[in-house]
Amino acid sequence: MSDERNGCSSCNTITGASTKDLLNQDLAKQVRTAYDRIDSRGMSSCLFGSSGTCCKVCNMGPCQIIDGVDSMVGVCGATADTVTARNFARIIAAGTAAHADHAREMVRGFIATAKGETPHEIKDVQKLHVMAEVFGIVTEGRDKNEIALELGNKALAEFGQQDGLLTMIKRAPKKQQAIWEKLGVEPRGIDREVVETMHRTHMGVDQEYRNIMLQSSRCALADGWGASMLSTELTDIMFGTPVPRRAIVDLGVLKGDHVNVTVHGHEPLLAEALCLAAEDAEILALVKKVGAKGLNLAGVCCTGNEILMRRGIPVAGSFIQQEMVLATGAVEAMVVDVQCVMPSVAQIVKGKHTDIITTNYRAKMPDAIHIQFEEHDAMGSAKKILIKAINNFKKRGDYYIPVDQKIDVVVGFSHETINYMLGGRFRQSYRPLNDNIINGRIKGVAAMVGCEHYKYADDVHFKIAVELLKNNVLILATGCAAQALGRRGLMRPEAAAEYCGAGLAEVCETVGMPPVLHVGSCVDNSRLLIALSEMVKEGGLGESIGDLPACGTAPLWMSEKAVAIGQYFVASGANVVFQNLPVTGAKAFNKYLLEGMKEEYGACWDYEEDPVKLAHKMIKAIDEKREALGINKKQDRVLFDMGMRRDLTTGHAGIPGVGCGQK
Ligand code: NFS
Repeated sequence: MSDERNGCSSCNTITGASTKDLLNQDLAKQVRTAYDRIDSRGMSSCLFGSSGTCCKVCNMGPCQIIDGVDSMVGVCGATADTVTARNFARIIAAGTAAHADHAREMVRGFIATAKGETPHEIKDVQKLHVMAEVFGIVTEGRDKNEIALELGNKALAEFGQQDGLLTMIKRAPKKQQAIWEKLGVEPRGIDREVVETMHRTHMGVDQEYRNIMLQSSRCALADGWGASMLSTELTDIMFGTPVPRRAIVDLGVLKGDHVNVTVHGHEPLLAEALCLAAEDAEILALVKKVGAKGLNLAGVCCTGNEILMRRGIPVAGSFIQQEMVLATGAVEAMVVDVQCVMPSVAQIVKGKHTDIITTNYRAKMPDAIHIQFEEHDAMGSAKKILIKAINNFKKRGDYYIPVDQKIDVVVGFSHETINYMLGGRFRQSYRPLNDNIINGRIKGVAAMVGCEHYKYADDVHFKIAVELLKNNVLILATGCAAQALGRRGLMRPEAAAEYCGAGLAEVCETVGMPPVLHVGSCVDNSRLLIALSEMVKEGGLGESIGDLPACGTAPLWMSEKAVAIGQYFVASGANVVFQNLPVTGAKAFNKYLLEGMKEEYGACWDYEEDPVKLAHKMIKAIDEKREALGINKKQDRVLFDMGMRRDLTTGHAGIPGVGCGQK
């Protein structure tokens, strides 16, 4: 390991001032992180693997395929197109499975809550009624828990459903639904689509790339319009739909004189229970007894996003920062559940006072301790975890917190919030957004979602975002991408004046919103599907999501979940550009993803490594949609006069401290 981190060859990929600062401290120099491991591996990725042409679905191989070379097909005769499409489909199935299992746990927790078996309650009754209507549940004269129980049971049935259609696909624009029906890709049941994708990509089953991708779309749609949407909506009903709030992010949110407990993973049932237990008198007394000033809960990854959005709990780090959070030496316990938890975290804290506490029977780790989270004894489990952490406080040795490295963000932009931010609380509507797109102040909408990783140079998310904002593209962000943009100051309302083109700046400044809206965790990408559907419903921007000037990206994708998300966006009509995709080794399949899908779904995949060029591919895709809608003419810039400003803000519920009070 290099002594001076700025001198190591991988350090040009280190993202963020806080990480650089920390890794150059003596105490962090001996910690081996992913930056060191990527450096010390000393080899680049396998070409076959990264271009999608390594086949290991049977034991005659593994076979490395070279497209167009007769002697380099699989032993079974599989071509590059078949192999690459199968591999791609399996990535989508795995991503969907992760979201589905997460969603199932949330639905089970929701049912337990409706039965009064958890410390939680049905908080958002308005949303409960909206969802009851979607599922055809009678609400009149019924208690909220009774409605919730029926909703929970119907939601749970969607996982094992064998025939028919998932209920929430009818929330999509009619034209979108007609496209799915014509293609035969409407999802029937969540688990069924994952199983069928795995079966069809088993050795010797589906061998035609287009047919494989039809099932992949079906599977991904079962994620976006099924599992992820169920998770988002039921979680909102249980824990509250996010509204705008101020918060802070980055490593500097840790506190030297507090017991620091970080919550890492994905399912907010555990995190919410920890938030409740942190206020318990017994816990507070124990904190005092060990000499700490308080208990500081901070989030990591998507669990972080969940409690950031709903409670304003600070986020210490994203995926790429999880090791740094521990390298500070200031964390008493990192509590993890499922997904995106690096196996290295338990090694980083070896010999230190920090406990890594696994809490889900699905996800155990060598050298971690396990305290099973029992949803029926959520408070008991949460208190047991916190007591373990608090008792570590006195054992803390040297630590370093980059205290200046924290930044203000405004978060909490659910699709309901976007509705009233722009439309006003008393006449919620997407009309002003649509009008501003039509009149050209806003060129279009970009979704920046997904992960971060270590392969490419620093600041990819920021570079893409700056280019989009300059070109008047409003950004909706989720997942670790959202955290990366928050850390770079793009979730402050002031960022509008600093980074946006004149039109977008004017709209953001008028309503007091940042130009990058934090929409939530990765399952909350389903909020984007609803927001896009609402824009279509509002009128003036075509009849389907495929007509909208909108485009998505998960540039630094790491997890299979990001590909599942990309596929459900494409299948829902939104173009998607990643930095890379493991499909380049198969010419015909590659062409189908990049061009053929457009004819079927109205949108397609694309990839581009350079962040600025990637942003321009997105802008081009948005411009093409504007052209097709006939709204791409140059318009005279009209400055908002007072009357127009009043019109846009009447009844506006605003951001606390930014606008005029909260919802
Ligand atoms: Ni999404 Fe969240 Fe982050 Fe990527 Fe992982 S935490 S679910 S997969 S790395 S955004």
